[in-house]
Amino acid sequence: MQDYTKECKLLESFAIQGKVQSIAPYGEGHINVTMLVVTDQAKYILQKINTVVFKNPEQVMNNILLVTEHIGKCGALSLTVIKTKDGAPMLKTEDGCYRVYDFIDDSVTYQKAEDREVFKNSGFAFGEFQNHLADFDASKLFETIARFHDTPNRFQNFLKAVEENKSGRLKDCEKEVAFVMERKDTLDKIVKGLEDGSVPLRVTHNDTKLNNILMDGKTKKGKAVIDLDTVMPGSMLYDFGDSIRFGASTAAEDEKDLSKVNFDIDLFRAYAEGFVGAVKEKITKREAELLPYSAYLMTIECGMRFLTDFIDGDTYFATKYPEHNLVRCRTQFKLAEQMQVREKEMAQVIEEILG
Ligand code: ADP
Ligand code: GN1
Ligand code: MG
Repeated sequence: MQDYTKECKLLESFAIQGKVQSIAPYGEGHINVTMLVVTDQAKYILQKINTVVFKNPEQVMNNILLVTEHIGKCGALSLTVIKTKDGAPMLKTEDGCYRVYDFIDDSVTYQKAEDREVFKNSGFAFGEFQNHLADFDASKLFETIARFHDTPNRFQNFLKAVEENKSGRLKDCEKEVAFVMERKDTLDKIVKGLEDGSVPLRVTHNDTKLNNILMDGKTKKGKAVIDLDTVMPGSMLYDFGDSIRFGASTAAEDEKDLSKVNFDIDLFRAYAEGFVGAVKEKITKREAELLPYSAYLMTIECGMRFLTDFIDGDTYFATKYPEHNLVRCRTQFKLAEQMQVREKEMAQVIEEILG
C-alpha cells in the first residue's frame, strides 16, 4: 500500500468539499500521476503534473482554464478545475505541481474500442470538441509542448536517440529502427500542408485516444473530452489520426502477442462516421483526402516516439516493465504497416461517408 500522507496534506490547500476518506491510483494515462480522491461529500481527481513533459505547468493551466470556460459556454460538459484556497489553478510544492478536478461521475473510460457504437460516438464528440473551439482565439493559447506533432522533427529526435544509444538498447530493436528508416520519406505531408496553407491550422486536442474521453455508460455517448494538456493550434488530421491509431486496432496498445494486433477497417468506418459527421460543414477537400494518411502518420509517429523513449531509457512515458515501450512500438508499427497497405480502402470509406 502506498502512503498518501503527503497528498492528504496538500489537499488541505485546495477548496474541496468534505473530509478525505481515501486516495488511490486511477486510470491508465502515460504522462501524469492520476489519483482518485474520495471525501465524505464528493469525489475528485488529483493529478501530479509531469513537469519533465510539461516544462511550464502555469501555461498548461492557463490554457485549460480558458478552454474549459469556452467549452462550458457552448453548453458542453468539460473538466472543472478546483482552485486552491488562494485562488490558484494548481499548487506548487517542493515535490512538484498538483491540480484537482471534479471527478466526472457516471462515466466510463475505454482502453479499447470494444463497441462500434461507442467508438463512433467518441468520433462525434471529438469532432464536436473541434467545432466548439472553432471560434476560440488561438493566440491566447501557449504551445505547451513545442512541435508536438511535427513528425519530421520527431524523426530527427529519433535519429539523435539512435546515435547516442544512451541505454545501450539499440541491439534489441534493430528491426524497429530499420522500419522507421525505410519510411523516413513518408512523414512530412501534414507539416508541409500546414506550412504552405493547403491544410488549415485549427485549435485541436492533439491527444485524442479513447481513454481521453469520458463516455456515458448508459447512452454510450461522449460525456466529456478530458486530458486538455495539449490543446494547441494544430491540424484536425492529428485528432482524427490519433483516435484511429488507438481505437481502430483489434488489440490494446501494449499487446505483446502481435498476431492479435490488426487494423480494423470497420472500426475505422465507425469513427469516421462520427468524426466526419460532426465536422462535415468545415472539413476541406484536402483534409478529407488526407484522413487515411493521417491514421498512418499518427500511428508511425507514436511508434517512433515509443521507440525513441525505449532507446533513451524510458524517460518520457510511464512504463510498467523494461520492454514496455518496445512492446508498444511494435503494435504501432504493425498497425502502421497495415494502414499503409489499406490507404485506398480507407479513402473509399471516407468518400462513401462524405457522399
Ligand atoms: P494523462 O495525461 O496521464 O493521460 P489524464 O488526464 O488522461 O492523464 O487522466 C488519466 C485518466 O484518469 C483518464 O484516462 C480518465 O480515465 C481518468 N480521469 C481524468 N480526469 C478525470 C475526471 N475529471 N473525471 C473522471 N475521470 C478522470
Ligand atoms: C500520451 O497522456 P496520455 O497517456 O493520454 C501522450 C500522447 C501519446 C499517448 C500514447 C502529452 O497520452 O501523445 O499519443 O500517450 N501524451 C503526451 O498512448 O505526450
Ligand atoms: Mg490521458
